[in-house]
Amino acid sequence: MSRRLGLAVAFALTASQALAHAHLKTASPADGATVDPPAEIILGFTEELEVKLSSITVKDARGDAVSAAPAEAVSGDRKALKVRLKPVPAGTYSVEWAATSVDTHRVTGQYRFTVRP
Ligand SMILES: [Cu+2]
Repeated sequence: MSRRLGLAVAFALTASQALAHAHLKTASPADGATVDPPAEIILGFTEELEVKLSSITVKDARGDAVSAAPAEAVSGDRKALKVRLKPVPAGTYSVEWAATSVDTHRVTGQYRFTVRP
């Protein structure tokens, strides 16, 4: 490999690693969904997570948290995080998440879903 090509490859690898943050890939309930009262929220990300440095906060329309426990790992899937909920009435809920991937980069986001009566 020429020296110039080697440098280009090294740069490309560095750039792709810098982009390897944990972005939200799947969500249950999904963004904007209307669902029966869910027992838990499960979020899937594009990268493996540091669970202890990641979180999910679920709030009702008044801003009160409805999570029953801190977010925890999903067994067998290092790219997923879940949180159990208290029994929730009909209404709109917000999910705020913070995901720290194993490269220690932190990404945050939020979305809403609706629980039908
Ligand atoms: Cu990253």
